[in-house]
Amino acid sequence: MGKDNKLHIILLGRRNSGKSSLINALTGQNIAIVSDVAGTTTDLVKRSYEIPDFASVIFIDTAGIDDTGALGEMRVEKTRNAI
Ligand SMILES: Nc1nc2c(ncn2[C@@H]2O[C@H](COP(=O)(O)OP(=O)(O)O)[C@@H](O)[C@H]2O)c(=O)[nH]1
Ligand SMILES: [Mg+2]
Repeated sequence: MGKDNKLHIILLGRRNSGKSSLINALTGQNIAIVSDVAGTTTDLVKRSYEIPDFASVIFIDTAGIDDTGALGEMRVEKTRNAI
């Protein structure tokens, strides 16, 4: 199966809801920056991940869907495009 046919798992939620922490915990890698500052994740973070005994999937970490301001709206737009 080609890369684009892989299952994509996209993490959606408000800022500071723990999306980046979850992707780091699931993959056991420090892929996405985690902090208590809302709006830490800006660009999409995409990572291939092999779920043991299941399949190779692609995780996509996103900025909060509640991000505000001019830059925030651009981030939300990027998230919508990813969906
Ligand atoms: N108490 C608690 N804090 C968490 C949990 N998951 C994440 N956090 C904290 O919540 C804050 C935001 O986490 P982050 O993963 O950056 O959220 P994101 O903005 O949705 O990516 C960080 O300070 C994390 O350490 C959790 O399950 N429990
Ligand atoms: Mg984040």
